[in-house]
Amino acid sequence: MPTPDLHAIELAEAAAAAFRDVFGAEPEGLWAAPGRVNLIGEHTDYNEGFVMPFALPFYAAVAVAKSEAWEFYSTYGEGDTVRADSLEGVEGWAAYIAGVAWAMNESGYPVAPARIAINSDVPHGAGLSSSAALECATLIALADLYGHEIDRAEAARIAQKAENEYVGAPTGVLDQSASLLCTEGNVMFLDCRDFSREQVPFDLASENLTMLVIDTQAPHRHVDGEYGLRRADCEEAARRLGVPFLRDAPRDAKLDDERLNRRMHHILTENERVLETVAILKGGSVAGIGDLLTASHVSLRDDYEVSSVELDSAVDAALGAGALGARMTGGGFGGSAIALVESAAVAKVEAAVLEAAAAKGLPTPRIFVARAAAGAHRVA
Ligand code: GAF
Repeated sequence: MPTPDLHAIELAEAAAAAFRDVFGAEPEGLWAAPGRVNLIGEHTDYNEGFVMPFALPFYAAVAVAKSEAWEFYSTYGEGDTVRADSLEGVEGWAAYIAGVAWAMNESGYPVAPARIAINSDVPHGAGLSSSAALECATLIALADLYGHEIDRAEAARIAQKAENEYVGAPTGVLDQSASLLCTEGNVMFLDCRDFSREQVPFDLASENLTMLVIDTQAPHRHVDGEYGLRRADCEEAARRLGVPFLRDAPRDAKLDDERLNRRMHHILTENERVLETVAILKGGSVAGIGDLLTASHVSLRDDYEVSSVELDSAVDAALGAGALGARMTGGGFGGSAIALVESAAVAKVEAAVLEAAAAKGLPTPRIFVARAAAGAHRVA
């Protein structure tokens, strides 16, 4: 078992306290799973391409014990306990938990009811994978409680199944893989086709660099439709080319459709950018990836059309103030951006990002320093 993250322990202890208060009993164990940022490799996961996430030190922690019926409590919900006689039709935040239990049953890892108290500090609606963190914490907890050894790559697929088929969001496997498979101090190079992966050291400090996460705090948008449309565009382009996924398309492939060509161009160039990023990081330079991050943003903005005015403002302001590279991270349409910054320039970049948002009348971004944290683990 990896050493539990200290912050994960604090969160899990608060989950345990909530469990005792609400259920009047002791939990049988505590587990935690992190949110993530994706360094590069966006919208490539459902094209069986390459991604490069690292785990953030924000966790969904769960305190769990076997029980007669399903009972869920969340410190961040309405403060209500959700009781469920069956796993069918559970809605709201509890759907992510019920969905995982359902997906485990469907996947040959049967689970019986449990009481689950959740305490999470993964920001919601910020594109930092708060739902995947909750799914993955629940999954490793139920697997331990009910005696299932599940390979982490398979576990990621099961959590994705919960999100796709139970919650109904047509996402890829990036977020669940990041939460379950990332390791402290590293960024994970993952091939979403076969789950082959490599933990690449991500040593910002030795180059006096800082990675900022800029949560734009943009108001919630109806993104699922647009996300599904991008996915459908990729599937249509692959179908017309006669390849299983866009990952397999030749670099110079062209279709008689301008929009599909732009979508395809993003996927093909983004996969290349991930490979270049891996090579530069393995060559011992973090500063050297800055231009690739920015090129990824431009591609997502212009070819894939998933950025937003808030994300563009943050990225442009960061670059204008001297960031080495910046890009939106995650699905887009709001959420968060990342900026690679010389540590001496952090204050200047932060001020520029805040000023640009204020000047445009956008919500005030929340900015914090990222570090590559531990993946999902049992805390106690
Ligand atoms: C969201 C999805 F959940 C991921 O699967 C991935 O497609 C990402 O957007 C874009 O890279 O986070």
